[in-house]
Amino acid sequence: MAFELPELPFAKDALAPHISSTTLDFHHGKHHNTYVVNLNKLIADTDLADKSLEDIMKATAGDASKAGIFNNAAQVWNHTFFWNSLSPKGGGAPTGALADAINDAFGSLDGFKDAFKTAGLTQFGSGWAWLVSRDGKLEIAKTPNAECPLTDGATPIITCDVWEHAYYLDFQNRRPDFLDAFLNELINWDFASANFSA
Ligand code: MN3
Repeated sequence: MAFELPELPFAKDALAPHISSTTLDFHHGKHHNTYVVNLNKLIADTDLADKSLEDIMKATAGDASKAGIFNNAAQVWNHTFFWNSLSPKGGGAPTGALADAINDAFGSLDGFKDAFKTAGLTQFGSGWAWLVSRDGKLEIAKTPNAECPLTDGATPIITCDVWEHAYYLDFQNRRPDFLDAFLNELINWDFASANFSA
């Protein structure tokens, strides 16, 4: 059973002008799809072929001889999680238990935004900024390349892709402006709340 590229959870032009349909043509249609195609080739006829994406990631994380499989599997997972972290009706403020936990961990919503933005800006080169839950407490994380907090025992709550391919067509080199658009206009707090309660 091969993995398939998931549909975007919004219309391709729904995030403009922050993320254009041209960016999504490449980022979803080319980059994400390539990870799916490569993963299927790499696991075909192996004992990983019938495993879930999460199990493949956990089985290959940290194993240099399986880096190709891990990188493609994690990038499939990370991108699907990223699309769900975005919403045309995003931005605003979290509510309920997640809002309380953010205030506890970061002092305020602005405190969270500052910490998340710093993580995204200080991830040198390609990678990801995350809000995660570990032992019931919220933390900010950043990971290089394909790495995912899931294989480090944390529960991902929300993520932003800070690879240049995520923003270069819309923001050129202005990663800070892309992170501001993510945090203020696109972040899907309903998805974050669902992950936090799960
Ligand atoms: Mn990407």
